[in-house]
Parts: sequence; structure tokens; C-alpha cells
Amino acid sequence: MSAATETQAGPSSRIVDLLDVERVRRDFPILHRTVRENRKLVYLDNAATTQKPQQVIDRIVRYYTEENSNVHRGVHYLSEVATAAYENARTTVKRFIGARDEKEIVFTRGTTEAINLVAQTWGRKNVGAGDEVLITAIEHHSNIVPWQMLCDEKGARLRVAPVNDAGEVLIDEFQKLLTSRTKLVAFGHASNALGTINPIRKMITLAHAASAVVLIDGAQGVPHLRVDVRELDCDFYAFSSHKIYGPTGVGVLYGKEAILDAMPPWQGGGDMILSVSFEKTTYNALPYKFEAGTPNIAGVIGMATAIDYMDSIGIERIAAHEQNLLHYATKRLLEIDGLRIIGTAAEKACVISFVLEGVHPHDIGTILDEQGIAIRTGHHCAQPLMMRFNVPATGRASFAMYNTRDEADALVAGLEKVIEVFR
Ligand code: 7TS
Repeated sequence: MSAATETQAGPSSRIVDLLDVERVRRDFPILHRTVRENRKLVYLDNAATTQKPQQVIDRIVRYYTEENSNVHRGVHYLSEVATAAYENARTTVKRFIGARDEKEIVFTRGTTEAINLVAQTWGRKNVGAGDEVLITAIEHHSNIVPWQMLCDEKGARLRVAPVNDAGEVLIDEFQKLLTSRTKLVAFGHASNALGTINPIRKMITLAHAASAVVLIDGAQGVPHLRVDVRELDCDFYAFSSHKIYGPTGVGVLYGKEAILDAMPPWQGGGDMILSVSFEKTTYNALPYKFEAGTPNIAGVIGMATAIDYMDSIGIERIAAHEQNLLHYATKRLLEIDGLRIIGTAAEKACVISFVLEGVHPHDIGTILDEQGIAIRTGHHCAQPLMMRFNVPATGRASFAMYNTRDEADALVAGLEKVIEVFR
């Protein structure tokens, strides 16, 4: 069935104009290459990283062809052009997530670096012996390990809110773990391993009622959901460019201005200072205080182009298309004998983790790959979560705006071949 004829009304989505998936696909050159033995590529590993549209690729080429220069330094023409493009990108990001001011947008290497920045600056200043940091059982390692490192250093305690068998955070338990000792609460907007979309607005309100500061790991949120940090009232929100059709090696830390302002800098170096002498250094204003050294200028500019691209399609349209695919692919996968979906939350992003009776997930991935189908297999950087569900690993198909029902069908056909080989 062509996507243009699909109904786009997911369970919780209002009816929106259809996304023209064939037109979107034309923008992504890599989707038209073949892999392995002349196989059509079926790319279902979007939670790991998304493919890039020609618009983003062209913008990066144009930057290096016509604009390359360092930012915030030169009085010369190219430096002014590069600085303007870099700072315009900050405005694009500000608008994209509904921040109040450009000062609240810090460019980082990605979600991981953004979370580490908060742990190493806000955390080291504000978390002490006996304090607690609260996370949930479905976090990615990058929203576990930085807090563990902080807690180890400070003699603080890491608490973990449990999930039910569907992979939904138990809100009562989450609330019970919020006490006067809780200094910071960090959780994902959506889970990369299960797809669960957390009720983050409610969780933020509960955490604030306990006077805790809240960080949202938005790596799997911004690709699929409209984000408005002011409406959410989160204190920090972190995400990566490469999961929203932009380049790798760049991402964003949003922080409320007053909180960022009170935080000590992290890395020292060029651009983050106002003046340096051997006796004393004064630091630059926000957000530059947190951007030491030459940044990933081309990456930041490419990320802004990716955001413009998403905006041109419309996040509501993308979300409706993906929800439609989620319901279709879930239904089709459940027709397979012996397949069990891990992660059955009522609210999910288009991520489907599964196990197949009698077959190791690694073998599933390898046999699908021979057919040109790319999924991820393993623990998805969420080992504690795998333990919670008593599986060593899963296969994970994760969809993006350019995926189709035909590709979901190809996955099902591929899995049937896997079963032929193993049974
Ligand atoms: N948080 C979540 C929820 C993620 O899914 C990821 C990456 C990260 C943080 C880290 O982002 P990074 O850009 O700094 O690496 N998730 C995945 C994945 O699911 N497969 O590969 C990377």
C-alpha cells in the first residue's frame, strides 16, 4: 500500500495532512543505494542514527566550500559569515524547542556530552554526601553512568524508579522516591530500547514539588515529538543532532538561564573566557562559558538545516506517519510465531524491540543484514533494562519519517527467513 493512501490517525493523534513518504525519500540519497548482494536497503536503525537529507549534506558542503572560518574571533569577512551562520543556528534551535533566549542553548558534542556537562558542573556544585539523584530503570547508559560517577565522587546515592512489565515507569514508585534528599531527577523523554514515551510533564511537576532539578534526556524525544521546554518547565533538556537528520558529533544542552548562570564552567580554554591572566581568569557570558575551544561549526550549521528540514515537513505530520507505521508494524510482527515484543507501553515512539524464540538476536541481525535490512541487535546501551526484562539482548527495529509499510513487510518477510534457517 502506498503511504499516501494510508490513514494517518494514530490513537492519540489528531488527523493531519498526509506525509508524502515517496517525496521525503527522494531527499535522502543513501536510501537509494543497494547493500550486500545488490539488496535494496531497508534502514530500520534510526534510533541509533538517522540518515541525512540532501539539504543537510549540501549545507555542510557549502559551508566548507564558501564559508569556512573560525567563529567569534576574526574581524575578516569569512569569520563574520561563519559566526553569523553559527549564531543563527542557535536561534533556530531556540525556536525549535521553545526556549526563552539563545543564552539557554549550549552546543555540545551530543546528548552524552550535555549530560556529562550537567553532572560535572551543576552536579559537583550541588550534590553532596547523603544526597540523592533519581533516574528510571529504562535509561540509556549515558543517563546512568555520569550520575553514578558523580554519586561515587560525592558519597551521594543513585536511586532508580522501577518500570512495569510493559516498560512504563511506575509513577507511584517514582513519587515515593522523591524526598528532601533528591537533588536531581534525570529521565528520558522516550526510551531508545523500548520506545516508551514517559509522561514527562507529570514527572517534572512531581520532581519540582520535591524541589529537585530536572534533566530530560531528549535524544529520542525531539525526533518524534513536539518539544516546548517552557511549557514542560524542565530545567535541562539534552539532545543529539544525528538523531534528527543532522550530522554526528554535535548536540544541544538547553538549560534555564538562571541555573546555567549559577553553574561553574566545565572545560577551560579559548572562547569561554573574557580575560585571562596567570593570577585570574574571568569567564565569558552564557552560553559561551560552556563552549570552550573551536566548536563543530559545520555540524552546528548542518543541525540547523536539519531542523529547518523537519519543520518543512512538520513534526505533527512526522509523528502521525510514525505512529501509523508503529501500529502497522506491531500488528504484522505479532503474526510471527514465537516473536515477543519487549516494551508494550500505551504511549510509544516507533521503536519495536523483540525476541524470537530459539534464535539469538545477533543471528537475527546477521540474517536480516544479508537481505539488506538494517536493525540493531544487542543491549542498546541499556544493560540494566535488559536485566529487568530477563533478556540478554533484543532485536530492535526503529523507524523514521522516510520508512514505509513496505519496509515493515520486508522486515516480517526477513524474520520468516530467519525462522526457516533456525527451525
Ligand atoms: N540517550 C538516549 C535515550 C539515546 O538513545 C542515546 C543514543 C543517547 C542518550 C546518547 O546519544 P549520543 O548521541 O550522545 O550518543 N542511543 C543510541 C541507540 O539507541 N543506538 O545507538 C545510539
